[in-house]
Amino acid sequence: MRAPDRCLAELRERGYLVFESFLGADELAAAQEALWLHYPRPEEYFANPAAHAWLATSQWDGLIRAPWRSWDLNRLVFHPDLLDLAERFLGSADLRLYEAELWAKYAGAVDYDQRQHRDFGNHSLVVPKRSDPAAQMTSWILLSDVSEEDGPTKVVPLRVGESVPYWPDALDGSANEYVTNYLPAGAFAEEEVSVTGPAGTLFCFRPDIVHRGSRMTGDRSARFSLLANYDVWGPRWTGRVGWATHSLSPDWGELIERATPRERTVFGFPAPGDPYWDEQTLADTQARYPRADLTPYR
Ligand SMILES: O=C(O)CCC(=O)C(=O)O
Repeated sequence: MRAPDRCLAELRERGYLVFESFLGADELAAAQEALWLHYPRPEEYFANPAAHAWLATSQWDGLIRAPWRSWDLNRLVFHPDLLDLAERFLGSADLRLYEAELWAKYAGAVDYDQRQHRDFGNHSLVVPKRSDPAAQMTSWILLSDVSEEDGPTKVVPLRVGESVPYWPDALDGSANEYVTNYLPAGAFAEEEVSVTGPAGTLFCFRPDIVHRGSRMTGDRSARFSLLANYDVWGPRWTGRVGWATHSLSPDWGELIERATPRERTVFGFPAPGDPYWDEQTLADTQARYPRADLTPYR
């Protein structure tokens, strides 16, 4: 569902938005089913946690970068209402998907508690510019219900968190355990807000927002989310991944073949009209992606 202007204003002014029912029931159900191509179902995991030790060495074990094994997941990274929101927030239609990941967390696997921090340390080589429009948008689509027990993200409203310098004194140089050194434990305990909501909720925040992951306290909690981070093609100092690194993976072909020309551009695929396209590149690209409709590039 299209994010209303009220949400956009919240993202600009409060630094984050939480929008329930972003996904329709059918697209949510299909995406949830596809999660089990990558992760154990919660009942499977809790029946025998030791069988899933790959999820239990660090709090980041459950991260899996796109492309994934199902179109029902892949299509969500360029969901039309997400592109629409990013376009309105970032003030440009020339959007770049600079990261896309799934993230699963299971109670008891590891301690997911974090200190309050900002994410730009590994999303930019420099620091966020205090500008409007902002330069980056981080978005999370909740694929499971998230209550207070399910390790909700804890976010600090922009006006409260902005008193913290971008690079606090506790950080020296660039090699840092960011989520443990940025701010002391308990910082903003009174002001932080839990991002809870039913599956299908969209949560977005600005690159300068202070936030943290929190401990899962429910006995059998499991939290699944899909992260899609956007900026505008241009700056050379932001990013997380070069998609060509993943373009030989078995799930890549279907993604390009089924995406529209507009959707392909978020990965950096040349747009219709780009000087890249000529008879030779069209023929050879068609051979690479046999089921893609390349007529718009002619
Ligand atoms: O998982 C979450 O809720 C937040 C995680 C986070 O902020 C991080 O790893 O940088």
